[in-house]
Amino acid sequence: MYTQALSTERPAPASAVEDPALLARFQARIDAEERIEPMDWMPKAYRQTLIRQISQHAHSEIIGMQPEGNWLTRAPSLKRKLQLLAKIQDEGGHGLYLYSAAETLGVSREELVGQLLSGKAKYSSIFNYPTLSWADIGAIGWLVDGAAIMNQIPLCRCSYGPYARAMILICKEESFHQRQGYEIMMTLAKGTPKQKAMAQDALNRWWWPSVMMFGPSDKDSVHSDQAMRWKIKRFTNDALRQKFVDATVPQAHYLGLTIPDPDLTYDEASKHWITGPIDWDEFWRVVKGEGPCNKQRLETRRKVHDDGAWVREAAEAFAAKRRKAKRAAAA
Ligand code: BYC
Repeated sequence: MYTQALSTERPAPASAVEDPALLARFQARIDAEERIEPMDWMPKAYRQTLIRQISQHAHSEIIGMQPEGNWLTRAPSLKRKLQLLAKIQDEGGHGLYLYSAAETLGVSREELVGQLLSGKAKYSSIFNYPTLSWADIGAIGWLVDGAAIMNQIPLCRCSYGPYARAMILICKEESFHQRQGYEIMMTLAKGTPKQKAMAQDALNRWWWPSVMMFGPSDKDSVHSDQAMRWKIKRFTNDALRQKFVDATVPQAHYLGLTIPDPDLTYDEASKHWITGPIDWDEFWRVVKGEGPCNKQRLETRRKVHDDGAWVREAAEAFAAKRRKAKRAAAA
């Protein structure tokens, strides 16, 4: 839906020198909260930043289908299975939406998917952890989708129109995902001692990876300053992480569960929950491909891509047939 009348020109390298008057005018538009649309002039680095962020986001949605897919055949009831199936389909839809938004910037979906399959592109660290029990499905919905909402609601006000608009539907669906996850956790936490222990174990394993999902601390975030000036990002990584922690700790208390952080304290003066130190070595290990499931996630994605070749070929053949019929009708 975003691909009408788009320039197919390849973006110039981000290093090329640009007209200072154009750059100043562009920044003035951003400062005035104007939306930038695909055919508008934009700095090359703005374009590249968006392609990087939106495509990483799309890849995360697509890879994110795997850990949850692991429990589809073992969901504890038909109702739970239908909910999970719907949620996973939503994630696939988000990925397609986001690839479309990225395509408005002059890059092809094939190229982006190729970068994912070759291992060149990043996707969210969170999806490189395994789902070991049914409670993990609850924890992912509650924590991972909860973190996603915190990060993505501000993206609805991103300066780039297609990305901002795509985020509106995505955030609505993520809110439903978060509720279904919390409801699973509530059922387990209020169930038998064994079920409560499962919920606690899932929280123990998903808490820190969810806290890390927001990206490196502000002092190590290489893109934040510029992305904030361009109003792609509206809050820094640490600011969003703090909002997430503040919202989530009381939810854990309501469930009667314990956040796995012995240093977690409530600071009366600032009214914030303060976490203990984050293990950034673990974060970077996972980002660099050494997490528990990185290899498995990419291998699965490559296999699925190969298995789906016939679908892409059939779709292309059908499109060619329709074009031919249209030409014949017009002749
Ligand atoms: N994992 O300068 P920084 C979802 C990389 S989907 C891996 O702070 P930026 C969901 C970063 O890419 C979740 N890599 O970067 C789906 C950069 O490397 P490059 C995804 C990470 O872009 C299904 C380097 O570290 N959400 O929620 O300003 C089911 C330095 O970082 C991570 C989005 O993509 C990470 N966690 O800020 C349920 C949202 N964090 O590119 C849920 C949109 C950082 O220089 N994206 N890196 O090689 C964003 O908001 C921003 O891109 C980030 C990072 C906050 C993630």
